Amino acid sequence: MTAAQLLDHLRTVVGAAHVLTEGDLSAWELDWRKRVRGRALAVVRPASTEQVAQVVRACVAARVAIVPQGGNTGMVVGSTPDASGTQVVLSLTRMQQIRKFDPANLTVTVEAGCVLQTLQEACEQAGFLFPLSLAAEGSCTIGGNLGTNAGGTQVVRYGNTRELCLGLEVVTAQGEIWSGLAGLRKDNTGYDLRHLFIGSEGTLGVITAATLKLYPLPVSTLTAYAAVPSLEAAVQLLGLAHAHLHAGLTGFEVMGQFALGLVVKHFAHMRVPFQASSPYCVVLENSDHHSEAHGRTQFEALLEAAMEAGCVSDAVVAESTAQARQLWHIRESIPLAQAQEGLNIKHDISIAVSHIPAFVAETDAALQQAFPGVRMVNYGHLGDGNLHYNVQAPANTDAEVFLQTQEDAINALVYAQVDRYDGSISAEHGIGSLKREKLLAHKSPVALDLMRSIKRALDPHNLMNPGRVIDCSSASGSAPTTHPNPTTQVLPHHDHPY
Ligand code: FAD
Ligand code: S2G
Ligand code: ZN
Repeated sequence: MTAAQLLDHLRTVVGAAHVLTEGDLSAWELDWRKRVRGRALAVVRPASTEQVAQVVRACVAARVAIVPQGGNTGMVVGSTPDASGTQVVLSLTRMQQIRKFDPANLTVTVEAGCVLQTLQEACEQAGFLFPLSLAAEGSCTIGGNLGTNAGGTQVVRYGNTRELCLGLEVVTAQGEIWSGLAGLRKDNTGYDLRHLFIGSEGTLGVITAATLKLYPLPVSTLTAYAAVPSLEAAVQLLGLAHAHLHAGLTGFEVMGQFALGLVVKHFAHMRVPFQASSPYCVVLENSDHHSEAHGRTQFEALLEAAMEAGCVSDAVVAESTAQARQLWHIRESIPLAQAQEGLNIKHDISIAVSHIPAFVAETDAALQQAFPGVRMVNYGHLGDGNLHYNVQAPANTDAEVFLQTQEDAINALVYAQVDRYDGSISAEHGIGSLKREKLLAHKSPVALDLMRSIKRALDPHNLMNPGRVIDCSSASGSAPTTHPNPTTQVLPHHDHPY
Protein backbone atom coordinates (compact mmCIF):
# COMPACT_ATOMS: atom_id res chain seq x y z
CA MET A 1 0.00 0.00 0.00
CA THR A 2 1.45 3.39 -0.86
CA ALA A 3 1.37 6.38 1.46
CA ALA A 4 -1.08 7.97 -0.96
CA GLN A 5 -3.44 5.01 -0.51
CA LEU A 6 -3.10 5.28 3.28
CA LEU A 7 -3.94 8.99 3.13
CA ASP A 8 -6.94 8.28 0.89
CA HIS A 9 -8.17 5.81 3.45
CA LEU A 10 -7.63 8.28 6.29
CA ARG A 11 -9.69 10.83 4.35
CA THR A 12 -12.59 8.40 4.35
CA VAL A 13 -12.21 8.05 8.13
CA VAL A 14 -11.89 11.67 9.30
CA GLY A 15 -13.00 13.60 6.20
CA ALA A 16 -10.71 15.07 3.54
CA ALA A 17 -10.70 18.48 5.27
CA HIS A 18 -9.02 16.87 8.27
CA VAL A 19 -6.11 15.24 6.47
CA LEU A 20 -3.68 18.13 5.98
CA THR A 21 -0.77 17.60 3.63
CA GLU A 22 -0.37 20.97 1.96
CA GLY A 23 0.16 24.61 2.88
CA ASP A 24 1.76 25.96 6.00
CA LEU A 25 1.83 23.12 8.52
CA SER A 26 4.26 24.89 10.86
CA ALA A 27 1.63 25.05 13.62
CA TRP A 28 1.93 21.29 13.86
CA GLU A 29 5.53 20.78 12.66
CA LEU A 30 7.43 23.51 14.56
CA ASP A 31 8.08 23.13 18.29
CA TRP A 32 6.95 25.93 20.60
CA ARG A 33 10.51 27.08 21.25
CA LYS A 34 10.83 27.58 17.46
CA ARG A 35 14.01 25.56 17.45
CA VAL A 36 13.11 22.29 15.76
CA ARG A 37 10.99 21.89 12.61
CA GLY A 38 9.82 18.48 11.45
CA ARG A 39 7.96 17.42 8.33
CA ALA A 40 4.74 15.40 8.55
CA LEU A 41 3.43 12.92 6.02
CA ALA A 42 0.10 14.42 7.06
CA VAL A 43 -1.69 16.06 9.97
CA VAL A 44 -4.79 13.98 10.71
CA ARG A 45 -7.57 15.33 12.91
CA PRO A 46 -10.08 12.71 14.11
CA ALA A 47 -13.32 13.82 15.73
CA SER A 48 -14.02 10.78 17.89
CA THR A 49 -12.39 7.95 19.76
CA GLU A 50 -13.61 5.49 17.14
CA GLN A 51 -11.99 7.58 14.41
CA VAL A 52 -8.74 7.68 16.41
CA ALA A 53 -8.86 3.90 16.62
CA GLN A 54 -9.39 3.57 12.87
CA VAL A 55 -6.54 5.99 12.13
CA VAL A 56 -4.20 4.08 14.41
CA ARG A 57 -5.17 0.70 12.90
CA ALA A 58 -4.59 2.03 9.39
CA CYS A 59 -1.20 3.48 10.31
CA VAL A 60 -0.17 0.28 12.07
CA ALA A 61 -1.16 -1.74 9.00
CA ALA A 62 0.97 0.57 6.89
CA ARG A 63 3.75 0.69 9.49
CA VAL A 64 3.52 4.47 9.56
CA ALA A 65 4.53 6.16 12.81
CA ILE A 66 2.08 8.34 14.73
CA VAL A 67 2.84 11.50 16.74
CA PRO A 68 -0.07 12.34 19.06
CA GLN A 69 -0.43 16.11 19.44
CA GLY A 70 -2.52 18.44 21.58
CA GLY A 71 -1.70 22.14 21.80
CA ASN A 72 1.92 21.69 20.69
CA THR A 73 3.17 23.75 23.63
CA GLY A 74 5.53 21.02 24.80
CA MET A 75 9.08 22.06 25.65
CA VAL A 76 11.03 18.88 24.82
CA VAL A 77 10.33 18.27 21.11
CA GLY A 78 7.87 15.51 21.85
CA SER A 79 4.84 16.53 19.84
CA THR A 80 6.23 17.36 16.40
CA PRO A 81 7.15 14.95 13.59
CA ASP A 82 10.75 14.11 12.76
CA ALA A 83 12.25 15.39 9.49
CA SER A 84 11.59 12.22 7.47
CA GLY A 85 8.19 13.26 6.13
CA THR A 86 6.88 9.77 6.96
CA GLN A 87 5.08 10.34 10.27
CA VAL A 88 1.41 11.15 10.80
CA VAL A 89 0.70 13.88 13.34
CA LEU A 90 -2.51 12.79 15.04
CA SER A 91 -4.03 16.00 16.38
CA LEU A 92 -6.64 15.59 19.12
CA THR A 93 -7.79 19.22 18.90
CA ARG A 94 -11.21 18.34 17.40
CA MET A 95 -12.08 16.21 20.43
CA GLN A 96 -13.01 18.90 22.94
CA GLN A 97 -16.18 17.65 24.54
CA ILE A 98 -16.72 17.84 28.29
CA ARG A 99 -18.59 14.58 28.48
CA LYS A 100 -19.83 14.54 32.04
CA PHE A 101 -19.79 16.40 35.36
CA ASP A 102 -20.42 14.20 38.38
CA PRO A 103 -20.79 16.59 41.34
CA ALA A 104 -21.39 13.89 43.94
CA ASN A 105 -18.30 11.99 42.77
CA LEU A 106 -16.35 15.27 42.43
CA THR A 107 -15.23 14.29 38.93
CA VAL A 108 -15.44 15.54 35.38
CA THR A 109 -14.96 13.44 32.23
CA VAL A 110 -13.43 15.35 29.33
CA GLU A 111 -11.95 14.63 25.91
CA ALA A 112 -8.25 14.96 25.23
CA GLY A 113 -8.44 17.93 22.89
CA CYS A 114 -10.18 20.19 25.41
CA VAL A 115 -8.02 23.24 26.13
CA LEU A 116 -7.05 23.45 29.81
CA GLN A 117 -8.42 26.96 30.29
CA THR A 118 -11.76 25.93 28.78
CA LEU A 119 -12.03 23.11 31.29
CA GLN A 120 -11.00 25.38 34.20
CA GLU A 121 -13.71 27.89 33.25
CA ALA A 122 -16.41 25.25 32.74
CA CYS A 123 -15.60 23.73 36.15
CA GLU A 124 -15.74 27.15 37.81
CA GLN A 125 -19.12 27.80 36.20
CA ALA A 126 -20.30 24.48 37.58
CA GLY A 127 -19.08 25.59 41.03
CA PHE A 128 -15.91 23.50 41.18
CA LEU A 129 -12.16 23.92 40.92
CA PHE A 130 -10.03 21.93 38.49
CA PRO A 131 -6.67 22.90 39.97
CA LEU A 132 -4.21 22.41 37.11
CA SER A 133 -2.76 25.77 36.12
CA LEU A 134 0.18 26.67 33.88
CA ALA A 135 1.16 29.62 31.74
CA ALA A 136 0.28 27.67 28.56
CA GLU A 137 -3.29 26.97 29.75
CA GLY A 138 -4.79 29.01 26.94
CA SER A 139 -3.57 26.53 24.33
CA CYS A 140 -2.37 23.33 25.98
CA THR A 141 -4.84 20.45 26.08
CA ILE A 142 -5.90 17.88 28.66
CA GLY A 143 -4.41 15.11 26.51
CA GLY A 144 -1.06 16.88 26.42
CA ASN A 145 -1.23 17.65 30.15
CA LEU A 146 -1.69 13.92 30.76
CA GLY A 147 0.87 12.99 28.09
CA THR A 148 3.48 15.06 29.89
CA ASN A 149 2.12 14.74 33.45
CA ALA A 150 2.18 18.52 33.53
CA GLY A 151 2.94 20.41 36.73
CA GLY A 152 2.29 24.15 36.81
CA THR A 153 1.73 26.59 39.61
CA GLN A 154 -0.62 24.67 41.94
CA VAL A 155 1.37 21.44 42.34
CA VAL A 156 2.44 22.51 45.83
CA ARG A 157 -1.16 21.86 46.96
CA TYR A 158 -2.81 19.59 44.39
CA GLY A 159 0.04 17.64 42.80
CA ASN A 160 0.81 17.05 39.12
CA THR A 161 -1.73 16.05 36.47
CA ARG A 162 -1.14 12.42 37.49
CA GLU A 163 -2.57 13.09 40.93
CA LEU A 164 -5.62 14.73 39.36
CA CYS A 165 -6.52 11.82 37.07
CA LEU A 166 -8.85 9.02 38.16
CA GLY A 167 -9.39 7.31 34.82
CA LEU A 168 -8.51 7.24 31.13
CA GLU A 169 -9.83 6.23 27.76
CA VAL A 170 -6.95 5.24 25.50
CA VAL A 171 -6.53 4.01 21.93
CA THR A 172 -3.73 1.49 22.19
CA ALA A 173 -0.84 1.08 19.75
CA GLN A 174 -2.89 -1.76 18.22
CA GLY A 175 -5.84 0.54 17.61
CA GLU A 176 -7.99 -0.97 20.36
CA ILE A 177 -9.99 1.17 22.78
CA TRP A 178 -9.31 0.77 26.50
CA SER A 179 -12.07 2.48 28.44
CA GLY A 180 -11.17 3.08 32.08
CA LEU A 181 -13.20 6.24 32.78
CA ALA A 182 -15.23 5.06 35.80
CA GLY A 183 -13.62 7.63 38.10
CA LEU A 184 -13.21 5.33 41.10
CA ARG A 185 -10.96 6.59 43.87
CA LYS A 186 -10.24 3.04 44.90
CA ASP A 187 -9.79 0.20 42.43
CA ASN A 188 -7.18 -2.42 43.23
CA THR A 189 -7.77 -4.81 40.34
CA GLY A 190 -4.32 -5.46 38.88
CA TYR A 191 -1.80 -3.03 37.40
CA ASP A 192 -2.92 0.61 37.50
CA LEU A 193 -2.84 1.04 33.70
CA ARG A 194 -3.67 4.76 33.75
CA HIS A 195 -0.28 5.43 35.35
CA LEU A 196 1.51 3.80 32.46
CA PHE A 197 -0.06 6.20 29.98
CA ILE A 198 0.16 9.36 32.09
CA GLY A 199 3.57 10.92 31.41
CA SER A 200 4.31 8.48 28.56
CA GLU A 201 4.42 11.39 26.09
CA GLY A 202 2.42 9.62 23.38
CA THR A 203 4.83 6.67 23.20
CA LEU A 204 2.46 3.97 24.51
CA GLY A 205 -0.97 4.96 23.22
CA VAL A 206 -3.30 7.89 22.46
CA ILE A 207 -5.27 9.31 25.40
CA THR A 208 -8.71 10.22 24.07
CA ALA A 209 -10.54 11.12 27.30
CA ALA A 210 -10.00 11.32 31.05
CA THR A 211 -11.93 11.42 34.28
CA LEU A 212 -10.39 14.07 36.51
CA LYS A 213 -10.76 15.12 40.13
CA LEU A 214 -12.69 18.23 41.05
CA TYR A 215 -12.37 20.26 44.26
CA PRO A 216 -14.81 22.61 45.97
CA LEU A 217 -14.18 26.22 44.94
CA PRO A 218 -12.35 28.13 47.71
CA VAL A 219 -14.42 30.91 49.34
CA SER A 220 -11.55 33.32 48.79
CA THR A 221 -8.27 33.21 46.87
CA LEU A 222 -5.72 35.85 47.80
CA THR A 223 -2.39 36.63 46.14
CA ALA A 224 0.66 38.21 47.73
CA TYR A 225 3.81 39.40 46.00
CA ALA A 226 6.91 39.70 48.16
CA ALA A 227 10.46 41.00 47.72
CA VAL A 228 12.93 38.53 49.23
CA PRO A 229 16.66 39.26 49.66
CA SER A 230 17.94 35.81 48.63
CA LEU A 231 16.94 32.28 47.68
CA GLU A 232 17.65 31.24 51.27
CA ALA A 233 15.05 33.83 52.30
CA ALA A 234 12.60 32.48 49.72
CA VAL A 235 13.00 28.98 51.14
CA GLN A 236 12.51 30.36 54.65
CA LEU A 237 9.34 32.16 53.48
CA LEU A 238 8.08 28.89 51.99
CA GLY A 239 8.48 27.22 55.37
CA LEU A 240 6.58 30.02 57.10
CA ALA A 241 3.86 29.89 54.42
CA HIS A 242 3.35 26.18 55.02
CA ALA A 243 3.21 26.77 58.78
CA HIS A 244 0.75 29.66 58.54
CA LEU A 245 -1.46 28.63 55.62
CA HIS A 246 -1.33 24.79 55.69
CA ALA A 247 -3.54 23.44 52.87
CA GLY A 248 -4.42 27.04 51.99
CA LEU A 249 -1.04 27.48 50.30
CA THR A 250 -1.95 26.81 46.67
CA GLY A 251 0.90 28.51 44.82
CA PHE A 252 4.48 29.55 45.58
CA GLU A 253 6.60 30.80 42.66
CA VAL A 254 10.06 32.39 42.85
CA MET A 255 11.32 34.87 40.24
CA GLY A 256 14.90 36.07 39.84
CA GLN A 257 15.68 39.73 39.25
CA PHE A 258 16.99 39.22 35.71
CA ALA A 259 13.94 37.12 34.79
CA LEU A 260 11.66 39.92 35.98
CA GLY A 261 13.89 42.42 34.21
CA LEU A 262 13.03 40.71 30.92
CA VAL A 263 9.33 41.20 31.68
CA VAL A 264 9.96 44.90 32.35
CA LYS A 265 12.04 45.15 29.14
CA HIS A 266 9.65 43.34 26.78
CA PHE A 267 6.30 44.20 28.32
CA ALA A 268 6.83 47.84 29.24
CA HIS A 269 3.13 48.27 30.03
CA MET A 270 3.42 45.90 32.97
CA ARG A 271 4.18 47.21 36.46
CA VAL A 272 6.58 44.77 38.14
CA PRO A 273 6.89 45.55 41.88
CA PHE A 274 10.34 45.55 43.51
CA GLN A 275 12.12 44.37 40.33
CA ALA A 276 14.86 46.98 40.45
CA SER A 277 15.50 46.63 44.16
CA SER A 278 15.21 42.97 45.04
CA PRO A 279 17.33 39.95 43.96
CA TYR A 280 14.27 37.72 44.09
CA CYS A 281 10.51 38.05 44.32
CA VAL A 282 7.89 35.49 45.27
CA VAL A 283 4.25 35.33 44.28
CA LEU A 284 2.16 33.17 46.57
CA GLU A 285 -1.50 32.25 46.85
CA ASN A 286 -3.72 31.56 49.83
CA SER A 287 -7.00 29.73 49.08
CA ASP A 288 -9.31 30.01 52.06
CA HIS A 289 -12.50 28.05 52.74
CA HIS A 290 -13.76 30.25 55.58
CA SER A 291 -13.91 33.83 54.33
CA GLU A 292 -11.86 36.52 52.65
CA ALA A 293 -11.38 38.22 56.01
CA HIS A 294 -9.95 34.99 57.45
CA GLY A 295 -7.66 34.58 54.44
CA ARG A 296 -6.46 38.19 54.69
CA THR A 297 -5.77 37.89 58.42
CA GLN A 298 -3.72 34.74 57.79
CA PHE A 299 -1.74 36.44 55.01
CA GLU A 300 -1.02 39.49 57.15
CA ALA A 301 0.16 37.30 60.04
CA LEU A 302 2.42 35.39 57.67
CA LEU A 303 3.96 38.49 56.11
CA GLU A 304 4.46 40.08 59.53
CA ALA A 305 6.30 36.99 60.75
CA ALA A 306 8.35 36.91 57.55
CA MET A 307 9.36 40.55 57.87
CA GLU A 308 10.31 40.00 61.52
CA ALA A 309 12.41 37.00 60.43
CA GLY A 310 14.02 39.20 57.78
CA CYS A 311 13.11 36.93 54.87
CA VAL A 312 10.74 39.45 53.30
CA SER A 313 11.80 43.05 52.75
CA ASP A 314 8.55 44.29 51.22
CA ALA A 315 5.23 42.86 50.08
CA VAL A 316 1.82 43.64 48.61
CA VAL A 317 -1.39 41.66 49.01
CA ALA A 318 -3.71 42.05 46.02
CA GLU A 319 -6.78 44.08 46.91
CA SER A 320 -8.89 42.66 44.07
CA THR A 321 -9.11 39.69 41.72
CA ALA A 322 -7.95 41.96 38.91
CA GLN A 323 -4.85 42.94 40.86
CA ALA A 324 -4.20 39.30 41.75
CA ARG A 325 -4.43 38.41 38.04
CA GLN A 326 -1.92 41.18 37.24
CA LEU A 327 0.57 39.80 39.78
CA TRP A 328 0.21 36.25 38.40
CA HIS A 329 0.44 37.63 34.87
CA ILE A 330 3.93 38.92 35.71
CA ARG A 331 5.00 35.38 36.63
CA GLU A 332 3.35 33.84 33.59
CA SER A 333 4.96 36.38 31.26
CA ILE A 334 8.50 35.25 32.03
CA PRO A 335 8.64 32.43 29.41
CA LEU A 336 7.27 34.79 26.78
CA ALA A 337 9.69 37.57 27.79
CA GLN A 338 12.49 35.04 27.50
CA ALA A 339 11.35 34.10 24.01
CA GLN A 340 11.31 37.80 23.07
CA GLU A 341 14.86 38.17 24.43
CA GLY A 342 15.98 35.39 22.11
CA LEU A 343 16.79 31.71 21.97
CA ASN A 344 17.62 30.28 25.38
CA ILE A 345 18.71 27.05 27.01
CA LYS A 346 16.01 25.66 29.29
CA HIS A 347 16.63 23.52 32.35
CA ASP A 348 13.44 22.24 33.95
CA ILE A 349 15.04 20.75 37.05
CA SER A 350 13.92 19.62 40.48
CA ILE A 351 16.00 19.40 43.62
CA ALA A 352 15.11 19.07 47.28
CA VAL A 353 13.95 22.56 48.32
CA SER A 354 16.58 22.65 51.07
CA HIS A 355 19.37 22.27 48.50
CA ILE A 356 18.18 24.86 46.00
CA PRO A 357 20.07 27.90 47.33
CA ALA A 358 23.41 26.04 47.41
CA PHE A 359 22.77 24.51 43.97
CA VAL A 360 22.06 27.92 42.45
CA ALA A 361 25.03 29.66 44.11
CA GLU A 362 27.46 26.96 43.02
CA THR A 363 26.09 26.47 39.52
CA ASP A 364 25.79 30.18 38.83
CA ALA A 365 29.47 30.58 39.75
CA ALA A 366 30.54 27.57 37.68
CA LEU A 367 28.62 28.81 34.66
CA GLN A 368 30.07 32.30 34.88
CA GLN A 369 33.56 30.88 35.16
CA ALA A 370 33.13 28.58 32.16
CA PHE A 371 30.88 30.83 30.05
CA PRO A 372 31.51 34.43 31.13
CA GLY A 373 28.59 36.73 30.61
CA VAL A 374 25.80 34.17 30.43
CA ARG A 375 22.60 35.57 31.86
CA MET A 376 20.57 33.43 34.26
CA VAL A 377 16.80 33.47 33.87
CA ASN A 378 16.07 31.67 37.10
CA TYR A 379 12.47 31.25 38.19
CA GLY A 380 9.80 28.66 38.84
CA HIS A 381 7.82 26.48 41.15
CA LEU A 382 9.93 26.71 44.29
CA GLY A 383 7.08 25.17 46.28
CA ASP A 384 7.79 21.85 44.52
CA GLY A 385 11.57 22.26 44.28
CA ASN A 386 11.20 22.83 40.51
CA LEU A 387 13.32 25.59 38.98
CA HIS A 388 13.37 26.81 35.40
CA TYR A 389 17.08 27.41 35.54
CA ASN A 390 17.40 28.88 32.06
CA VAL A 391 20.50 30.30 30.38
CA GLN A 392 20.36 33.25 28.02
CA ALA A 393 23.34 34.01 25.79
CA PRO A 394 25.60 36.88 26.93
CA ALA A 395 24.29 40.30 25.92
CA ASN A 396 25.15 41.46 22.38
CA THR A 397 26.12 38.00 21.16
CA ASP A 398 24.48 35.88 18.48
CA ALA A 399 22.19 33.57 20.50
CA GLU A 400 21.95 31.09 17.63
CA VAL A 401 25.72 30.68 17.39
CA PHE A 402 26.04 30.65 21.17
CA LEU A 403 23.54 27.82 21.50
CA GLN A 404 25.07 25.87 18.64
CA THR A 405 28.51 26.02 20.16
CA GLN A 406 27.83 26.07 23.90
CA GLU A 407 24.51 24.36 24.63
CA ASP A 408 25.82 20.84 25.13
CA ALA A 409 28.59 21.98 27.45
CA ILE A 410 26.19 24.14 29.44
CA ASN A 411 23.70 21.27 29.73
CA ALA A 412 26.52 18.97 30.85
CA LEU A 413 27.60 21.36 33.58
CA VAL A 414 24.07 22.00 34.86
CA TYR A 415 23.00 18.34 34.77
CA ALA A 416 26.20 17.24 36.51
CA GLN A 417 25.30 19.67 39.27
CA VAL A 418 21.72 18.32 39.33
CA ASP A 419 23.15 14.83 39.76
CA ARG A 420 25.41 16.00 42.57
CA TYR A 421 22.31 17.28 44.35
CA ASP A 422 20.34 14.10 43.61
CA GLY A 423 17.86 16.01 41.50
CA SER A 424 15.93 15.36 38.29
CA ILE A 425 16.82 16.64 34.81
CA SER A 426 13.14 16.96 33.95
CA ALA A 427 10.73 18.02 36.68
CA GLU A 428 7.58 18.54 34.64
CA HIS A 429 8.20 18.97 30.86
CA GLY A 430 9.14 15.37 30.15
CA ILE A 431 11.88 13.95 27.94
CA GLY A 432 10.59 14.07 24.32
CA SER A 433 13.46 13.70 21.88
CA LEU A 434 15.31 16.68 23.35
CA LYS A 435 16.45 14.90 26.50
CA ARG A 436 16.28 11.28 25.33
CA GLU A 437 20.06 10.82 25.19
CA LYS A 438 20.51 12.70 28.46
CA LEU A 439 18.06 10.34 30.15
CA LEU A 440 20.46 7.47 29.44
CA ALA A 441 23.09 9.14 31.60
CA HIS A 442 20.72 10.04 34.39
CA LYS A 443 18.60 6.92 34.86
CA SER A 444 19.82 3.55 36.11
CA PRO A 445 20.22 0.71 33.55
CA VAL A 446 17.58 -1.24 35.47
CA ALA A 447 15.07 1.61 35.16
CA LEU A 448 15.88 2.07 31.46
CA ASP A 449 15.42 -1.65 30.79
CA LEU A 450 12.06 -1.65 32.56
CA MET A 451 10.98 1.28 30.39
CA ARG A 452 12.14 -0.50 27.21
CA SER A 453 10.24 -3.66 28.26
CA ILE A 454 7.05 -1.64 28.75
CA LYS A 455 7.52 0.15 25.42
CA ARG A 456 8.15 -3.11 23.55
CA ALA A 457 5.19 -4.82 25.19
CA LEU A 458 2.69 -2.06 24.45
CA ASP A 459 4.07 -0.78 21.13
CA PRO A 460 5.94 -3.72 19.54
CA HIS A 461 6.19 -2.00 16.14
CA ASN A 462 7.59 1.16 17.73
CA LEU A 463 5.09 3.33 15.88
CA MET A 464 3.83 5.44 18.78
CA ASN A 465 5.94 8.59 18.81
CA PRO A 466 9.16 6.68 18.10
CA GLY A 467 12.40 8.20 19.38
CA ARG A 468 10.67 10.00 22.25
CA VAL A 469 11.48 9.24 25.88
CA ILE A 470 13.18 5.91 25.21
CA ASP A 471 14.60 4.69 21.89
CA CYS A 472 13.56 1.15 21.05
CA SER A 473 14.12 1.33 17.28
CA SER A 474 17.16 -1.00 17.14
CA ALA A 475 15.89 -3.47 19.75
CA SER A 476 12.44 -3.89 18.30
CA GLY A 477 14.02 -4.39 14.90
CA SER A 478 10.99 -3.01 13.16
CA ALA A 479 11.72 0.67 13.12
CA PRO A 480 9.18 2.62 11.11
CA THR A 481 10.23 2.85 7.49
CA THR A 482 11.53 6.24 6.45
CA HIS A 483 11.12 6.86 2.74
CA PRO A 484 12.62 9.74 0.78
CA ASN A 485 9.48 10.48 -1.17
CA PRO A 486 6.39 9.99 1.03
CA THR A 487 3.78 10.38 -1.70
CA THR A 488 4.91 7.51 -3.95
CA GLN A 489 6.65 5.42 -1.32
CA VAL A 490 5.66 1.77 -1.25
CA LEU A 491 4.88 0.72 2.31
CA PRO A 492 5.27 -2.91 3.39
CA HIS A 493 2.05 -4.86 2.77
CA HIS A 494 0.23 -5.97 5.90
CA ASP A 495 -3.09 -7.68 5.95
CA HIS A 496 -4.26 -6.01 9.17
CA PRO A 497 -7.91 -5.13 8.87
CA TYR A 498 -8.72 -1.51 9.78
P1 FAD B 1 1.68 18.78 23.13
O1 FAD B 1 2.81 19.73 23.19
O2 FAD B 1 0.83 18.76 21.92
O3 FAD B 1 2.23 17.29 23.42
C1 FAD B 1 3.09 17.09 24.53
C2 FAD B 1 3.41 15.61 24.64
O4 FAD B 1 2.23 14.89 24.97
C3 FAD B 1 3.92 14.99 23.33
O5 FAD B 1 4.85 13.97 23.61
C4 FAD B 1 2.67 14.41 22.71
O6 FAD B 1 2.95 13.32 21.86
C5 FAD B 1 1.92 13.96 23.95
N1 FAD B 1 0.47 14.00 23.77
C6 FAD B 1 -0.28 15.08 23.43
N2 FAD B 1 -1.59 14.74 23.38
C7 FAD B 1 -1.64 13.40 23.69
C8 FAD B 1 -2.69 12.45 23.82
N3 FAD B 1 -3.95 12.80 23.62
N4 FAD B 1 -2.38 11.18 24.15
C9 FAD B 1 -1.09 10.81 24.36
N5 FAD B 1 -0.05 11.67 24.27
C10 FAD B 1 -0.34 12.94 23.95
N6 FAD B 1 4.55 22.47 31.48
C11 FAD B 1 4.42 22.20 32.81
O7 FAD B 1 4.38 21.01 33.19
N7 FAD B 1 4.34 23.20 33.74
C12 FAD B 1 4.37 24.50 33.40
O8 FAD B 1 4.31 25.36 34.25
C13 FAD B 1 4.48 24.83 32.02
N8 FAD B 1 4.49 26.11 31.62
C14 FAD B 1 4.57 26.40 30.29
C15 FAD B 1 4.55 27.74 29.88
C16 FAD B 1 4.58 28.06 28.53
C17 FAD B 1 4.51 29.50 28.09
C18 FAD B 1 4.68 27.02 27.56
C19 FAD B 1 4.71 27.33 26.10
C20 FAD B 1 4.72 25.69 27.95
C21 FAD B 1 4.67 25.38 29.31
N9 FAD B 1 4.69 24.05 29.75
C22 FAD B 1 4.58 23.76 31.09
C23 FAD B 1 4.88 22.94 28.79
C24 FAD B 1 3.58 22.43 28.11
O9 FAD B 1 2.58 23.44 28.13
C25 FAD B 1 3.05 21.21 28.84
O10 FAD B 1 3.95 20.16 28.67
C26 FAD B 1 1.65 20.79 28.37
O11 FAD B 1 1.18 19.75 29.18
C27 FAD B 1 1.63 20.33 26.91
O12 FAD B 1 0.28 20.25 26.49
P2 FAD B 1 -0.05 20.25 24.91
O13 FAD B 1 -1.50 19.97 24.75
O14 FAD B 1 0.51 21.47 24.29
O15 FAD B 1 0.76 18.98 24.43
C1 S2G C 1 6.76 27.76 33.34
C2 S2G C 1 7.83 27.37 31.08
C3 S2G C 1 9.05 26.77 30.45
C4 S2G C 1 10.22 27.71 30.34
O1 S2G C 1 6.38 28.84 32.90
O2 S2G C 1 6.53 27.32 34.45
O3 S2G C 1 7.29 25.55 32.63
O4 S2G C 1 11.22 27.45 30.97
C5 S2G C 1 7.68 26.91 32.51
O5 S2G C 1 10.11 28.70 29.62
ZN1 ZN D 1 6.97 25.30 34.81
